[in-house]
Amino acid sequence: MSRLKDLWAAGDAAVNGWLSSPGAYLAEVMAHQGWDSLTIDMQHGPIGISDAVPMLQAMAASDVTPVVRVPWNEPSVMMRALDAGAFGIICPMVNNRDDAERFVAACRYPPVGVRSNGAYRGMIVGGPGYLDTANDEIATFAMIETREGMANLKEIAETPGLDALYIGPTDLAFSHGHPPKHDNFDGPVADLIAQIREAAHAAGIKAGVHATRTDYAAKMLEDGFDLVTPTSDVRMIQAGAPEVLRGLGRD
Ligand code: 3PY
Ligand code: MG
Repeated sequence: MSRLKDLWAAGDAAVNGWLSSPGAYLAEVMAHQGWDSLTIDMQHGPIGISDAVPMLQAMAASDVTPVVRVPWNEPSVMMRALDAGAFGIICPMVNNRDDAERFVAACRYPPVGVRSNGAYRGMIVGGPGYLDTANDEIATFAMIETREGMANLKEIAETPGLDALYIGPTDLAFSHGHPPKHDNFDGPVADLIAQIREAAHAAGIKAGVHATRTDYAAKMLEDGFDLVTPTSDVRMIQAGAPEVLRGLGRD
């Protein structure tokens, strides 16, 4: 069912697309471009849950794994995204073991977690066995992007039921006193990113990283990351439109 988890089970890495803009048509177009997973970002940007539902519906016509980055470690938002048919949740700012346990519990049905029953779309896209398979199929990503999260890396990575650590490089840099910057090829933030990848793998889970440059995302895959987000809907427009305009002498 989940292309993302199937890839991981085969030992392969995933390329994740990213949607910062609301709109079912845009989600449908992006879903058909060949990404392994596609994340709807509800943390930054204008997407709310009422926007996310038709986007998830539009994505269901492809085999892309639908993921939602929720705005915060708040169980009600995660449960609404899962009920609406998300098969992965990225949770920002996971700072310690308690945060990680609260996050994972919200994404898992009892007796493993505390997710409430009522997956009105999950049942449609997941099929009749959804209640039995959801705990295994749904991918949980804890974002490591703070100094506190770094200090508690091992405890977070070893949280039962957690599938992956996901790095937010700009917040990670920010909280360590550096300018908030993506695509850290080298320097102190690059070292932190390598440590997070190693901690994930030492705990037997996956590691993902957010990027804005293809060459950096390619390097992260070479370095052993299991998922990269190389760009987003908005960034592709911001990169593509000036190129077209330059070609027409409008720079
Ligand atoms: C960060 O860089 O902090 C992120 O959360 C990426 O979206
Ligand atoms: Mg962040």
